[in-house]
Amino acid sequence: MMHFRQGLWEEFFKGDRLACARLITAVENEPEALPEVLDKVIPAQKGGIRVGVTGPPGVGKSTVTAALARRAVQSGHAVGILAVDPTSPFSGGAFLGDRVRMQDLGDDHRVFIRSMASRGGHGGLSPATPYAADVLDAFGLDRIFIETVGVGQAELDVLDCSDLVVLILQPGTGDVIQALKAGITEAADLFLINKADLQGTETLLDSLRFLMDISPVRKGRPFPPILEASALLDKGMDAVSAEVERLIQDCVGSGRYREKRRSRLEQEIRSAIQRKLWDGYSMLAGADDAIRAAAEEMIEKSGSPYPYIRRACSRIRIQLAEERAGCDKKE
Ligand SMILES: Nc1nc2c(ncn2[C@@H]2O[C@H](COP(=O)(O)OP(=O)(O)O)[C@@H](O)[C@H]2O)c(=O)[nH]1
Ligand SMILES: [Mg+2]
Repeated sequence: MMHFRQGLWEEFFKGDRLACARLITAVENEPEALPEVLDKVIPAQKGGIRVGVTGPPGVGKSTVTAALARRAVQSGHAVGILAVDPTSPFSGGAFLGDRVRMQDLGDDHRVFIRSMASRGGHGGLSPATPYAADVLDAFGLDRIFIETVGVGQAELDVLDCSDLVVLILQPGTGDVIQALKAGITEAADLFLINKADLQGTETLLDSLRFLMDISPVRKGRPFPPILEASALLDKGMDAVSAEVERLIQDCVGSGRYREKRRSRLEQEIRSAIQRKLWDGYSMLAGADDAIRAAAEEMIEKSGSPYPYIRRACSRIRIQLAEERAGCDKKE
């Protein structure tokens, strides 16, 4: 059974933006559509590069993303922006000055911009973000920027989802320590000190260089480059954009892109199997009651959960065997 109306996929593959938006809505809100979407989009992917843009709130992620996107378009790339930041001006909710400039970008038919709801108090990324990036890749966008909120543990998700990570910091805050604690500095491929027009840029540069001196080489990779810019004034952004392109070439050329893509696919297969097994189990008659009863028994009799889990697994095995037999009969 197809989830979507007839013609939607043709429109999508012809480059219809409404069709693309419809599919992203589906991966966000309609879990039952996911198998069909992934079935169509994964084989159609064209090697779009996912660039994560992360950093504390207000550091200039949206402004930097817009500046990078504009340059990518000028160099002939087809650009997607996934903004997971609820305050992102891409969605229209910001200062007028920003909004005008972002809309500039939004009107450009070579840029596809989409805000993603970040759910479940998880911060960082919406669970649908990787799928939305899959859709944009299949849509033919070859530079996909993913802007995420804040710097916290959740930000590490951006890693799984991106081929490259740009970490943005600004002078005059203690954010570098926060970022360090969260482990995001380990993950960054490029440090960008934004708002270099403000005081304290030298101090921040010094602390980053100090960090560089004391940090062992990270997993065989050298410490990332540190650049400074003022995205608001559009100063230094040519160099940042050039460096991002250089990192992209390096990522593709070194085989790291392929590796990232494979590990994303592995992860997807793993979670699809988990979803399928869980769906299968939870649909069994009385599954919810049995789980509740097992939990009650653990409390009442200080029981271990494992006898119950073993029984549940054998019910799944029996169910799978029955499904299998059903398939064999049909064939
Ligand atoms: N002084 C200065 N302000 C900037 C710069 N880049 C962004 N801003 C301002 O910082 C605020 C937050 O920017 P935004 O891009 O929304 O940050 P985000 O929350 O990280 O996405 C806005 O008012 C921007 O105009 C910069 O280079 N210098
Ligand atoms: Mg933002």
